[in-house]
Amino acid sequence: MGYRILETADVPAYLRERGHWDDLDDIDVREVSDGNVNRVFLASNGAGTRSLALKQALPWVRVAGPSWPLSPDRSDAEARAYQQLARVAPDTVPAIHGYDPENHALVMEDLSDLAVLRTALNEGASYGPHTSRRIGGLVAQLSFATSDFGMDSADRKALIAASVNPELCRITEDVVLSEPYIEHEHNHWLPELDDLAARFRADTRLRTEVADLRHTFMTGAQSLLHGDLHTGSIMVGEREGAPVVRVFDPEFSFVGPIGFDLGLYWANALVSQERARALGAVTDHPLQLALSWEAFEREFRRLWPTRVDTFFDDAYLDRFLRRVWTQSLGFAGTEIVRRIIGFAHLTDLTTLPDPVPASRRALLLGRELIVHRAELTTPGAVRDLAG
Ligand code: SR1
Ligand code: MG
Repeated sequence: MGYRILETADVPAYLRERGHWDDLDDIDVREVSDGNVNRVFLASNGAGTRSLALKQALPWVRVAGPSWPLSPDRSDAEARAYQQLARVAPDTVPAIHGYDPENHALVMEDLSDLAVLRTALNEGASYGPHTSRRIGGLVAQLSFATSDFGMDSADRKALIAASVNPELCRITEDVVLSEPYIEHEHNHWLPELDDLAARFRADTRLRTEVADLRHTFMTGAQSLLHGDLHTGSIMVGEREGAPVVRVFDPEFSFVGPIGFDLGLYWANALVSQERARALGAVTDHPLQLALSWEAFEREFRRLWPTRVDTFFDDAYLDRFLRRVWTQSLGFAGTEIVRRIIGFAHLTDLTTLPDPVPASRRALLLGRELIVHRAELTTPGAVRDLAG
């Protein structure tokens, strides 16, 4: 039948056709698309006892429309990433009920009993002790399992080949890792930030450091990444009295530098901290970078004795982890900058009564993380810098 773009009214028949809904209940469907790129629907029965989520990749960037075409094949990368995540950390991803490559559609568990981490933080929630630890542990589990430490060399080459995701990598190379530092039609910012945006474009030292990170992103095939691990890709809550963390939207997944996932998570924590500071409501924000890094390092070291290639010795592990740390800081800086003077801004800042002071502070922090990442050797040093 070919690829059909599904509208809300098409979803009940689609779910029945695909065998996801075999009883005769009415199916209520609402579109809940929130991310920049894809469409998401929630389907439920009238009694509210059954529900599913359906995510479809459109042939363009959702928020831009047909003027920004994008192959819907990105859903293949997402389906593959979910399989890998389910293999190494099944408790951190939604249950996937089916993938339809022809229609670029995933049917999965409805997570709407949980909250998007960004939304919860914006509404004043604290992180709590669990979330950042689980994210750090998850990044370690995924990255170790899909690195040359966790996989046979030939299998790894096959994984790299199977995971190429050129169009979405190109988006990151552009909107995160170059456009904010040049004149580009995608960029926009508050008029009160004109001076900083111009200063960043003229800052040759900053540009060279971003070029270094961009090249690492393009060439550093260390492990399978989520690829877009910001606070809008994480859901949190409680089920049966236990804390729950779920990661979703891995369509940017590819084999790249581990620090990119950690860096995006850290950037979003630091921006959330700036929001909280502006509102006089800082809670446990300053702890999150340390909690996630320590959990990452602890889990990676725990897995190290299981490595498949023992030519990599313990001293190399120390060196490797130091490099991941430093690169993560740099990527965190680029994510902060692009969220303020690049294409996709954050509600953390845009919904503040006066976003200017927090945005200025965050931009300057982002620059410091990029330019001085090699000198910031501990979570405490970053905490002092972020204030
Ligand atoms: C054109 S896509 C812009 C951003 O949205 C996604 O969530 C990624 O973060 C991407 O950079
Ligand atoms: Mg997304």
